[in-house]
Amino acid sequence: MSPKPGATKPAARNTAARAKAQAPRPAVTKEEKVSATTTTAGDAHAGSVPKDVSLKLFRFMKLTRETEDRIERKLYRQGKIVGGCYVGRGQEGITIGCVAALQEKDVIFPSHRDMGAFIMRGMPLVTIFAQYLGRADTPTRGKDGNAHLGDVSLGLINYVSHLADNVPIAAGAALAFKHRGEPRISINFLGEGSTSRGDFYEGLNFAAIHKLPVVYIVNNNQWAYATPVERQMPVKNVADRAPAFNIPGVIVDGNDVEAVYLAAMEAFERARSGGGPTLIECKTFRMTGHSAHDDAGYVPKEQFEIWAKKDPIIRMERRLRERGWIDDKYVGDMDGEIKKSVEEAAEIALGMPLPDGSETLNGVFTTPYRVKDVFPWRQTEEYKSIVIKKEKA
Ligand SMILES: Cc1ncc(C[n+]2csc(CCOP(=O)(O)OP(=O)(O)O)c2C)c(N)n1
Ligand SMILES: [Mg+2]
Repeated sequence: MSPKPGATKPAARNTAARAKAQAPRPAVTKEEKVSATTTTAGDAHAGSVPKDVSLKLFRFMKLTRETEDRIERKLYRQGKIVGGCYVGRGQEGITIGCVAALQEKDVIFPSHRDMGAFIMRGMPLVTIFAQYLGRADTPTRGKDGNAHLGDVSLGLINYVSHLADNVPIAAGAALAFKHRGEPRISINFLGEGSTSRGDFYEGLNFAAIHKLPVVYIVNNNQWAYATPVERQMPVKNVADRAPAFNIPGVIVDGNDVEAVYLAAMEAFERARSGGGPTLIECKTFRMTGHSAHDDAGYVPKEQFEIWAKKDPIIRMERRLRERGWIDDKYVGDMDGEIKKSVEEAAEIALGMPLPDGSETLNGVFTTPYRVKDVFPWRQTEEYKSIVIKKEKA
């Protein structure tokens, strides 16, 4: 069949599509440039967050950064950590601000950039390091880093690495709380890329229609692996997706930990008092590659430079100094204490034993894995003869 007049030939179409996909994105958006120069002006939250909470937010951001730096920039580079190694550098304020606003019995569904949740909820640093180092005495018995990490006793529900799969599960936890009449909420962290997956819509729709006590917190760090946000979302903001579920969509500066805390307090209170879910979008930036193996060469350098100026820890430190709540000595002592505890924990974890090989399949399947049960057809003579014939050929 001859092509219709004017139709693009497949080869030409492919070339055009490839050229479009590879076209350089603008180095930085206008908003990024504007907010880079305005974020440090004034102290919008003075008086709205109690002093002890602000100091706690600051400390946990620093502890999280130090822990992840040790993992990604030292242990991984020394070859002591294998496999995927994800960190949330530059995004610490999102997790810390939200977890600080929770109550003890609430549950958290973290993503791969939420180290702060584990630390704040009390998972020992030694356990965290041992987990990344694949040691035997860890929640997953030496398997994986943080992509399946959790501890139900701490209200940390294990992450499922399939993006957005936790969205309906977090709704399910909230449904249980509602049925039992418990004043608890569940929160789920995810990235902006994950909001383009089907599970996101099913989960939010279910949560919204049943007015469940669940809050979804999206870190919009502008990249989903190597895909920039404007190439995967037809709307400008993740929060623009909220009207589809008739729930509030809130945009907050994710690099301002106090702003995140205040937004979280409001959404959590609404959820707890029967007002249903909220979708919180935290604008931020991934100050690293997707994972430790990724040098992020595809990210315009200028973006890193602009967002480095908006670092959540530096901003919070400046603000606390301006309020007269901290000084050089306070910061020096805190840095020293954090460094020491991180170093000690890493050393202890490095000395812990690796798992026995027999552990490999434990905890992976609900029942022990036996080829002849799972694949009975592999035991047939016909199958064996085919395989043997192929091997001989
Ligand atoms: C369903 C699914 N597709 C692809 C992947 C591989 N993957 C892991 S993280 C990631 C990018 C996620 O981007 P985003 O949701 O924005 O989160 P971010 O990593 O930026 O925090 C991809 C593609 C996956 N884990 N699950
Ligand atoms: Mg992202």
